Amino acid sequence: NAQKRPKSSVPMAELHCHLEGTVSPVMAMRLGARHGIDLSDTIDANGQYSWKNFQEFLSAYDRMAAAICTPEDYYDITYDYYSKVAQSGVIYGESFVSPDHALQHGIAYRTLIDSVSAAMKDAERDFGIVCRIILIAVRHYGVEKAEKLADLAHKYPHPFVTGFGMGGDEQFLWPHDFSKAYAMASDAGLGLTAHAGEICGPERIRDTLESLKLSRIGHGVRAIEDDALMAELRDREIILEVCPGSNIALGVYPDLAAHPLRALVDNGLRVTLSSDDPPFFHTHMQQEYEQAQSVHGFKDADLLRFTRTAIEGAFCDADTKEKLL
Ligand code: ES4
Ligand code: ZN
Repeated sequence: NAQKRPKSSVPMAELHCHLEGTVSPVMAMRLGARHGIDLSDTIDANGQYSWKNFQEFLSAYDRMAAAICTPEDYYDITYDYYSKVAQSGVIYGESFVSPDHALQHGIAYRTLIDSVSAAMKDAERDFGIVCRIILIAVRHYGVEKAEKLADLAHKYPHPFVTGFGMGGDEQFLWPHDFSKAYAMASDAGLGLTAHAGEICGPERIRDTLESLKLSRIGHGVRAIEDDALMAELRDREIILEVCPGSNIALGVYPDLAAHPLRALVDNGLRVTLSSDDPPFFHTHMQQEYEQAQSVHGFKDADLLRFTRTAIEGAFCDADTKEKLL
């Protein structure tokens, strides 16, 4: 029910958020206690996730994700996140879900998808938010796992599984190594996105565009360094899943004032705003929208454009989009 939304704020839509990465340190400790998993090397004395660079972040992420052990845990973290952001004004959310992490606890693909989608349905019933799943392959887990994942999507179609993406170590292998996995995912009817141009520079974005037939790029912010690449992104109407707070936390830019969010928009690119791994990066959707306003001078109409662009680029079906727009 939409009336629970604060009226003054612009409705938000999030395309780039890692489900395991939404778990707060408090929730992670609770899950750790539930399953007898020690997270003292992952969460510091101040109750914050402890990591200093991208590699350490990925490994802290893996240790935290190891505390998400059961289908009920997946239900809980999904409902927890989407009920919370719905109340802050998010009307649509896509979540990267990593079946390879769940499989480490013996949770099968279909069980995982059933738990996450049940929580998404309940969040929609209770708070009006519409949510969908993007399967995510982890680059440094290798090509074979990515292809297996695409194959599972093919074998077991599910109305909430609408996209395929990859993250992890951006310098591991090449985008074209994953072209078969992406072709299989596309055959399965999934929308395609990939992290690129966050840690690596514009050349990796160009490679990704050439190798994979995707409609969105995760981050892509370093396209700002290459005018010809920006022209190509404009021509292909590629949507950028920009996560400023994440970029600052990972040291891609020293501060928000130095972030190219404004410049990307002024160059005519299709930009959306997301929180990526909110508690890891000390951010959340409302903060991203507010800071776009306070730091980059975007007006309410501009913020609404971010939301509309996100819904245009969303991987849900056309009827669902129409209701949101
Ligand atoms: C990521 Cl695989 C993955 N998970 C969470 N956050 C990420 N950032 C880049 N890759
Ligand atoms: Zn990400």
